[in-house]
Amino acid sequence: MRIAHLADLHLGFRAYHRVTPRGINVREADVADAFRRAVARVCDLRPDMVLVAGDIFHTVRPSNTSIAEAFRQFSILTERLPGVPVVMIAGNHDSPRSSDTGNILRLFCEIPGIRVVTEECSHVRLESIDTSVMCMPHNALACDHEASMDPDPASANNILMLHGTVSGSVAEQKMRYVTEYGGAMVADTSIGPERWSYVALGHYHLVTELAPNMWYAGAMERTSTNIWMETGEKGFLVYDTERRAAEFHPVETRSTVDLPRLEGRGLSAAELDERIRAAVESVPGGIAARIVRLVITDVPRNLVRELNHRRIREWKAEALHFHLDARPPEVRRRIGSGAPIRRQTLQEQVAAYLRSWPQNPGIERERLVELATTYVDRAGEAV
Ligand SMILES: [Mn+2]
Repeated sequence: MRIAHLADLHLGFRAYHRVTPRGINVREADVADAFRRAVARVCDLRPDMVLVAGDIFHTVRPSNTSIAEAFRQFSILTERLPGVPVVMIAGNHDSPRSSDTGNILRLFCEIPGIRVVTEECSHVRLESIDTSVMCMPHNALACDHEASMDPDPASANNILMLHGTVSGSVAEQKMRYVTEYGGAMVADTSIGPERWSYVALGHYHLVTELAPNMWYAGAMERTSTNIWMETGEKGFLVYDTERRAAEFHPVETRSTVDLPRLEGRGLSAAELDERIRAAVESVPGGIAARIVRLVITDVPRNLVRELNHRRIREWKAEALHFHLDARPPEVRRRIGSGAPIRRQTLQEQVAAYLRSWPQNPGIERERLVELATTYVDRAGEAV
């Protein structure tokens, strides 16, 4: 049996305040495009079943455009794959805190062939392929009570699908940083991958193997709180239960460029301007329509003010998003554990944490992040 495993579509995700000629946020359109490509590819691959492991939508109240597009793509999927069951669960992003909000994913129950689990953990029995899918959506895992997950002895194939952060030594080795806040924790010991034909995970945005038959499929586009940690390709998996092997299928996404870091220490504004220009001009094909970041470390604020901002504004206009991330000299040495992975700076942690807060209509999020980052900087300078 071949299982297509998708996760973390985050349809309706928005960023950067740029719109397409049709007036849709560009990143929202990117995310929809990536999903459309994935659906087309899944149809070509003709799997025996399709799993979507949560965070279908980025918010509990996605835009009408995103809802309509998702409905259309799931309809295409089931029409082009007649008789192939599709099972989806809700993630932390598409699980409302208040049950009276209702879950938008219920809409997909209207499409024949699609099964949706949003609240309790439950077995979805698929008679046609003698398979049972144990579904553990975010809300089921976030509840205090120990959710029991056991295979159904009456089914030939048992699959576990859950949305959350797996804990345990293997997981902690492989999942080096937080791509997403707000997920439920699940101990690897309570999963026991050896009991299942396949364990389909959602929540962690990088495709990751935790056991030969237990995978995070990763997100379809770069939609986490720090997209610069989401290097590598995006896409979905097809797991073959006979071969006991997973195959990753990349999906084309918006081009991102994280330029090599510059060191600002000891440079004049003119010298730094020159290095910035060289870095930007080094991008093969240019920065147009790309998401670009240039980190400059150890650069005092007064030097940043003296840079050629007219030219920087031109790059900002040319790229989809150009982030000149100028960081002041670090005042405290972080204690490294010898791990080769870069740790987030305090500023990044604060920004990521604030961006993960639930929407509050009274608070302008980016302004809050900006303020908080400024205060953290100032506190650092005062030490
Ligand atoms: Mn997610």
